[in-house]
Amino acid sequence: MNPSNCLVCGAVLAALVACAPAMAAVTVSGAWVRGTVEGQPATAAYMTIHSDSGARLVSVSSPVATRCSVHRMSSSGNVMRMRTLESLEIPAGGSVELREGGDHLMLEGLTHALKGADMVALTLTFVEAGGRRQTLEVRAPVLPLGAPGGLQRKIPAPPTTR
Ligand SMILES: [Cu+2]
Repeated sequence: MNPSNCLVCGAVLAALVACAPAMAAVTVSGAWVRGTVEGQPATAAYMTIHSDSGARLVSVSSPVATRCSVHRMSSSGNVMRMRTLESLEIPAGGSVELREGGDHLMLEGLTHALKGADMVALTLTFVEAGGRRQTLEVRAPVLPLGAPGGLQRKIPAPPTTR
């Protein structure tokens, strides 16, 4: 192979390596966690998860909770129920929105009360369509107990207290 071919190969290879993780990646946006009062054992985390190639969320963990799981909300009559999902399917090229009143990440066994300016670290593990595992570290701001959940989308920074 002549040197100029080698150079082209090298450049193509470098471009492929640079692109590969971005093409297959799962991305998370708009993550937030509902604040709690002292002694409250559990809360929920919300976010939008997007996958280009299709993926399943198979595990969640956080240093602030002893147990994290994916919950599905459903109503029968006037009664709202939550049940644990084994995994959460993200369709190829699509997004799944975790929101209040719908699917959410349940954080149980909280180590302390979560206040308005706190950030919560969440580790999300996905299995992509091809079987590859991907781990995402998400930092989610805590929204105070009474604050509307949708507010976070317009004001990304956690509210400051005087
Ligand atoms: Cu729940």
